[in-house]
Amino acid sequence: MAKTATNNAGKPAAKAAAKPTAKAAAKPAAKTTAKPAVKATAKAAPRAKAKLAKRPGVKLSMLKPSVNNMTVRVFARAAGLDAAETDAWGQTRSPEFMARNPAHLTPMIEDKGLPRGVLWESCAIMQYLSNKHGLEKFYPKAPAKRAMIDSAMFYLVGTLYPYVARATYPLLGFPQYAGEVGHSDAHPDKKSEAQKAAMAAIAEPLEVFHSFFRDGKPFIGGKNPSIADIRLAATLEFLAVIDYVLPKWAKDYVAAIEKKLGNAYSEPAGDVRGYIAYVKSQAKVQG
Ligand SMILES: N[C@@H](CCC(=O)N[C@@H](CS)C(=O)NCC(=O)O)C(=O)O
Repeated sequence: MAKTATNNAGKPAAKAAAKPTAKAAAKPAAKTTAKPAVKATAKAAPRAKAKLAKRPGVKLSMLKPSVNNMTVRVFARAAGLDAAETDAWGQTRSPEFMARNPAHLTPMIEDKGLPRGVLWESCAIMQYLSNKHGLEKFYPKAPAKRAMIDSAMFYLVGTLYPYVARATYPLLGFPQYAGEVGHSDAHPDKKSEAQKAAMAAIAEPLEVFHSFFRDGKPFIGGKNPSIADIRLAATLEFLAVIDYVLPKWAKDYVAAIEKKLGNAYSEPAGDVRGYIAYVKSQAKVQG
């Protein structure tokens, strides 16, 4: 079991994190079906409805408190993909899971069309499903526009997310990466220093998303949220656990994405928010 720096002293992180939120616990743990964000209104064109209904289901293994997973859960709902979700909590390192996915990572989809039958990495999953179902609204085909979405996502996964993880995982009770101060036997002061340094480093890449990638547009994708926007908004959700004060543009941006995507966003975000509320309530109890 990997060592972790958590405020749940002595508890393995996986166990601490495994505590379901009150909200999550009220829901069935396994196999829920994602509903399309698009509401079937009386006005909806029959053709559009038929198109949505025809989109085949996707099998998704996921963990509810994770923003990496929230990303794909939001996307599947917003895109009207019929996602059969399986809660993989506590299963990712089982021999059965590892035989399919040696990286033991979620989100993971299963699809017969894939050379190895499975695919992990949230951004790769969204790219694949967008390509497969022609979801240009979320992932434009034009090379230059697509390149900007790709750049924003790689920048997020390669630069912003590691800072977010270092800053939030200790409080979330998630395992940190081997070789990092937070993972080591270093003095708690050193761990706290590393956590604070990561927190301070978030502001720069965050501003890059605003000034460079959005560049005056409502979303990185333009008028509509793209897969890069879904990835960014979900990532920002974790910052609530450290009471990170988001700049006004970022608060407005997340609110605008939630407004645009409705329940497709709010439902998976509710699982992450519920988990954060649970973690914070535990921290208060422990003083
Ligand atoms: N870069 C990956 C990160 C995936 C990831 O870290 N998944 C974690 C949950 S947040 C996981 O499944 N961990 C389970 C394990 O390592 O056993 C993505 O965006 O999908």
